[in-house]
Amino acid sequence: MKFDIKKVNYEGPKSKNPLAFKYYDKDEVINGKKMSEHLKFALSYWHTIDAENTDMFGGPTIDKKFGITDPMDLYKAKADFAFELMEALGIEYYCFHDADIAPEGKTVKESIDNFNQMVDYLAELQKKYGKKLLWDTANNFGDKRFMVGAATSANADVFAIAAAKVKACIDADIKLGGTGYVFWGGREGYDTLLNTDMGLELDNLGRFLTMARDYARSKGFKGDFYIEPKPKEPTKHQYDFDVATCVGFLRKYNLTGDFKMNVEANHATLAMHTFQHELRTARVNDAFGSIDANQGDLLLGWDTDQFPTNIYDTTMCMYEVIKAGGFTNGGLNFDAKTRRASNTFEDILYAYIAGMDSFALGYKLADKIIKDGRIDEFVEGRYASYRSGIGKEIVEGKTNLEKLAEYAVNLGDVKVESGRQEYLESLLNQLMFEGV
Ligand code: XLS
Ligand code: NI
Ligand code: NI
Repeated sequence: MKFDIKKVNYEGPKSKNPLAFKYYDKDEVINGKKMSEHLKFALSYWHTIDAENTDMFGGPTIDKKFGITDPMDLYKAKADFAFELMEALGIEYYCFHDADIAPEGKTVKESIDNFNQMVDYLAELQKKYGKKLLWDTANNFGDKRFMVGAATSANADVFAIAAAKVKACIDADIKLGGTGYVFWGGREGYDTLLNTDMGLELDNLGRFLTMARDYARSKGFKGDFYIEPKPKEPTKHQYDFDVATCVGFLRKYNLTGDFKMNVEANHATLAMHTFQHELRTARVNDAFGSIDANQGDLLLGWDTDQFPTNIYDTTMCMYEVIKAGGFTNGGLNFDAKTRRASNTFEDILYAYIAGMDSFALGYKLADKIIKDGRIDEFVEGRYASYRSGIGKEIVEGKTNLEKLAEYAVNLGDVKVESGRQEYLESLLNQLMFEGV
């Protein structure tokens, strides 16, 4: 099926064309790499191709069925639409759940058969358009079977069904050349401890991830596995609460190295952290992997999955990404949807343009902040006492509590330097808005 979506081009910051990029020029080379390589944008199938702006109080406000009723034909048309859209926007990657790309069958087997047929179709489209799979994942939360979890379900048959779906997704990932596999523990958590064996559930989750890793590696998968932390919603408490919790979990079950983090901006704020905090925590634990690019509304307490437009956030995000050495297997997946009242196909284009331009600006500003060097120098200077004398001994492990106590008793008044927060915040503004 042909959709004839008009190509969105880069026209520069002065352009008044709403359907043009103002900041994202995919071929612009900065630091020896194209912007498209720095940012590695991905389209999220579930929000962009399937979701129809429903909410808890009302049905669709946009129709993405294109008048097609046969289920397989419908999903093929959706795939055609996805690739034409990526082409129009100049997006190279996409991400999906098994349930996003193919119709559900009456049995597990029928669903997996439908899924495999569609994977073959996607492989053809990838070749035709030169697009790549960033990651895929199993939707092990939507069906009623998963009402109390998948790998952490109280029912072992559900654990097995979840495994079958993950296996099919790993096979698809390998077939499609994906470089990542995501685990978002939709219902891996609890609503009340009164009915929950937390120890068994966590051990089972560890067992499940270990089996998935071992299977994928045995089939030659070289990409990264990602855990996508989220503190709550749909369950009251999710085991993958935030990056720090996940890192602790991975260490306990010996999964570090293979598993990294897929950090989502809106999940960070739900966990009462900034997006940058989650990225920094991943980075300092060698667990930075990929990003679900969106933003929440701080006045609403759920995962609103809005397209990211907050430039402070995209800037500090890209600052962390650059400091982590850039993306390797990961990228920026727009796990974001248009608002319910944005009910036209054109709104999808506006949404991606807004998100992509915001990250292009974020990259450029982060690069500028790093090259300017004043913020990094300030931080370095702040810890100077750890580079000589007693501080150096602490860092190098050459002292102990007794020696420190001997040293400390002879100290007089110790002057602690100002943290200079307001100066740094105004320096950040100056770097961001210079020339206005
Ligand atoms: C939900 C999650 C989900 C994952 C993939 O909140 O963000 O969309 O990214 O399962
Ligand atoms: Ni997500
Ligand atoms: Ni989310």
